[in-house]
Amino acid sequence: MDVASYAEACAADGLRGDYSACRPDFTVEQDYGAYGAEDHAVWRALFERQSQLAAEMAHPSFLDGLRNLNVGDRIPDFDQVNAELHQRTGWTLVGVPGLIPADAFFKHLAARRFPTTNWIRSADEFDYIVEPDLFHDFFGHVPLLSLPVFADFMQLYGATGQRAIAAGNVEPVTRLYWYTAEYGLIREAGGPLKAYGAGLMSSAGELPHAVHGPGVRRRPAVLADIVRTSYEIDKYQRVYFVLDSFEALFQALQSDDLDAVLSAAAKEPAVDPATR
Ligand code: HBI
Ligand code: FE
Repeated sequence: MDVASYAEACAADGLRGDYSACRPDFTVEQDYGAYGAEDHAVWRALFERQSQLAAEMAHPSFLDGLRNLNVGDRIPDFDQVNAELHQRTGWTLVGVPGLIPADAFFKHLAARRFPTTNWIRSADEFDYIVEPDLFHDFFGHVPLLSLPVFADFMQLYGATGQRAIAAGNVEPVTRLYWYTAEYGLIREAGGPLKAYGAGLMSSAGELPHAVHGPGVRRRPAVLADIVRTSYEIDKYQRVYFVLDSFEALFQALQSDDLDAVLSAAAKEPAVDPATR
């Protein structure tokens, strides 16, 4: 889809990003100088709250990644972060005005570029926002991009997504992203249950719910199950899928029958997460 028609569709959907300055690949300058005092204050307060929750509930590699990024007091400057991140795993953050079309999103991931929204929510949206903003994209997704196996998974996910669009399997592949990169839990051999998904890491309510909540459905992260399970974007998840290791996630995308699993899932009605 070209930028002009996508911009129009986003405006019609009530998405708030400014798509008028987009390049053909949907990237925009971060425009660091445009952030005001309230923007930095919202970042700082969100950062402090989520860092405290993460210290207890995040996978140690998320915490290592967060520390390596050297951010906290002010909205991170993508250029400064890129100097560090690119050296670690070859990933680069690129600014975007918000959600972009799936084909453009996958193409960036496949090239180790992470589309990062350049605006942050306002103070009155502190606890909840439907659209991904800079806090979600950065705090949620970027720390694990400094873990080599997860960095490789995200690239391969992008390539898989491009193939899935061509094959008509975009829904199953999107469910995989949702239940791993966004809402994934992990329990390594004999260890405690931890969170790694960005939707959890950026949410003060759902993170403790997913990790500690009583009566929460947590199922083994089996690829064929995940890609058949539908999801809802505006409430807590009805089921979470628990990985054994990040290596297993990367390997799932390397299995010989991956495309067959995705095609089969695309042909069946989705499973309701509340019944998993
Ligand atoms: N765009 N900026 C942005 N961030 C996303 O997470 C995103 C997107 N466009 C499409 C998309 N996600 C979905 O198709 C994913 O589930 C793959
Ligand atoms: Fe996200």
